[in-house]
Amino acid sequence: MAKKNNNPQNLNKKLDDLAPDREHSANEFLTTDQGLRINDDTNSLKAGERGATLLEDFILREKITHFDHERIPERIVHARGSGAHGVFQVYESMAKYTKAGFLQDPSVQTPVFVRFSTVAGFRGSTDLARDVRGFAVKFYTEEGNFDFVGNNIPVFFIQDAIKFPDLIHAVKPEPHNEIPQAASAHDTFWDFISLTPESMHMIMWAMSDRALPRSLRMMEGFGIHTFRFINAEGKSCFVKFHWKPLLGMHAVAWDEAQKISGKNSDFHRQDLWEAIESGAFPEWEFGVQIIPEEDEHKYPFDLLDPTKLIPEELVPVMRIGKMTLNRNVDNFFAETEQVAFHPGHLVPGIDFTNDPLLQGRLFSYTDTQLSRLGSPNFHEIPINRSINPIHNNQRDGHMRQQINVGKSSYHPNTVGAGFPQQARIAEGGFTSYEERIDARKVRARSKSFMDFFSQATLFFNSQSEPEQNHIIDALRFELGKLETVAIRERIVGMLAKVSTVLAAKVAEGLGMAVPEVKEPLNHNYGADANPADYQDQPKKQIDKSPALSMANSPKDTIKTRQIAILAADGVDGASLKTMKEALLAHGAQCKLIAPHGGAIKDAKGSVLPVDMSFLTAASVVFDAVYVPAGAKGLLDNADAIHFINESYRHCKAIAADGDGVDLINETYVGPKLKKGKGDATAGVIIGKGDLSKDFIHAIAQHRFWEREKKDKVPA
Ligand code: HDD
Repeated sequence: MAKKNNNPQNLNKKLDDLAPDREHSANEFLTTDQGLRINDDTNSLKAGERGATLLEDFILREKITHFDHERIPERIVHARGSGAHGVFQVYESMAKYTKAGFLQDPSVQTPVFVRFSTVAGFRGSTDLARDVRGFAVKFYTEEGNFDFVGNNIPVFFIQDAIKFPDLIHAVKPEPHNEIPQAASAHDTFWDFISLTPESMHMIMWAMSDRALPRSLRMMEGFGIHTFRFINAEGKSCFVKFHWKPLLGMHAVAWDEAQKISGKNSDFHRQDLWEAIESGAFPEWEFGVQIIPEEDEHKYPFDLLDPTKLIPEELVPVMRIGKMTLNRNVDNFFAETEQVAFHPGHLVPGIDFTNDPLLQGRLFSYTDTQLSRLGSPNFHEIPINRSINPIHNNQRDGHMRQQINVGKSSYHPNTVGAGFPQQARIAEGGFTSYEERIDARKVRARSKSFMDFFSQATLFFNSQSEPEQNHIIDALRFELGKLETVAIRERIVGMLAKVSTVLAAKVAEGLGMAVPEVKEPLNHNYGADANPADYQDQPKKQIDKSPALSMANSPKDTIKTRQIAILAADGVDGASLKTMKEALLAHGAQCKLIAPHGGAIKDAKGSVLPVDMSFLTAASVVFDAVYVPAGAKGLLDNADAIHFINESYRHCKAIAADGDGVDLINETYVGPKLKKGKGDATAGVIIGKGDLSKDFIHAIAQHRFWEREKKDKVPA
């Protein structure tokens, strides 16, 4: 049976391309891989009913052999991922800057496949690890595939790709005992970081709430490196790429993240899947920061240094198009697991710069697919196949699919009448940007990269107070897990270079003094290099960049937010219905949670189906909680009380109608209420009748983080 097409826009070229490879078994017989119909798939062939299995049983052997080989190596990084199909459309032609075909015509929809991921954990690890998220987009353009292979953080840990294996070895589980899984809170990671001060800007991001997204649909994406746009006249400018989520950027609390990992380790994957299945298609605007060639050296950082960002206040992000994810995969392995990205998959009009991190990546991605997917023919796997037909003289290899017709497999040739032929530029032929190079061959780093802390400081200073507190707590947690005291001391010493306040607060939490760092901070240079050339040379940045704080993210929608409604037998049906309908009308999703599964009866005897019992539900997988009037049946329910306390601790919006407040009074929150009234500014809505307007506004604020430091909630 064909998969339901819930959006007419899905009728795009890539989906047409995938169609012949889809297998639908409805109304079909079971067969072997050779198409032989199977009569008995339950019993192997034996010498008598109680006898040994016969080697002759080719049906058994085929099935078991296939099973034995069903796993491929997982990605060395970004192993845990979730993918979806969609489309991209540019708002207006970008011809002024680039000749890239998919950025010319606003009426053209370009199919895309997106894979989000965590970096350090294995394939089965939790979605809620404190980690960078991968944000990879394959654009199936008419000119071939363009891969955007970015992250949800705009900078990176290291400046040169040659350190990537070291970084990853350090962050992955430690090699002797393979502990801990999907976590950076261990000695080897922080040991490496403490010797690599260039990582400190990225560390600020990784310790911030950016590393704990509420949803993959609520995080930004960044190309990180500076790339080039080239227009039809051959004129180039520099460009930084951004994805801006239309639902805003939001995060969960660390305590919550850890609990979600236990309650539902597929939380992000399921959230993405369900949003798309329900037709609430996630959307991002594609943004560019354009830097004219002549401004290359205008800023207090090097555009080629991937540990630096360009503050949006200096170069605004121009939103040039929109991506909508509108279709889930048919098969996780065939699509999400086998998709192969590569930052070197370019189209005419886009090119690289000499960022040394990017340059190293250009080798790594194809190379890794050879062992991961097992063949140089991985581009023929349906999800990787370009919609622009492939014609070249590459031949053979494991699992070749294409049947190349004809005698010629070389260029130039006459026996094939000269085909396939090279394309002129006017015919779409790709040419690299003709950058002037006049240099000595050296193993070295530019002095313009030797500024390790000033943008880390900019980031920290640009955060709201709750965000700063989260960074401090994250560092206390991570460093508190270290076994080697000297590593902890080196890091706290380095933090003092970012902010003395930050270092002092982290040190206080760890019960130590901020050490003075006497040794040279940087250990990341060659054996014969002059250490003095590799020391920090701070450059004055702008003081603050409001765009770096998630507190300034738009907070104007409750679309797709998950709202828990707590009720038991005897609930006031109207109180429940009025709120539920208002929430649904604003695009939120509601679940009725009760002491038991099945159904409850409201005060008038109407039957209300229960979505989850307190046993299968948990406050941490919801955004807000509502207690309708008629809450008597919950007053002595410890799970309901815990649910409210925990929601309060995680700073979520809470509402109670009428005598629903009696349940609130049983919790930690009760004594906080002044004369039984709520406090809309603190996200606690108490009243009688239709409270939906205030509650919806409160949910849209996402969280009331200021509660955190005041309240010691027992949850
Ligand atoms: Fe990488 C995968 C992003 C630096 C080597 N990388 C991978 C993925 C993302 C990124 C999103 C997962 C793609 C997918 O979903 O299949 N990587 C980045 C970013 C970087 C970066 C934003 C820095 C700005 N990566 C980087 C370096 C190297 C690699 C410096 C090696 C020199 N990355 C790989 C890899 C992976 C990969 C080993 C593993 C699986 C794969 O490529 O296909 O080749």
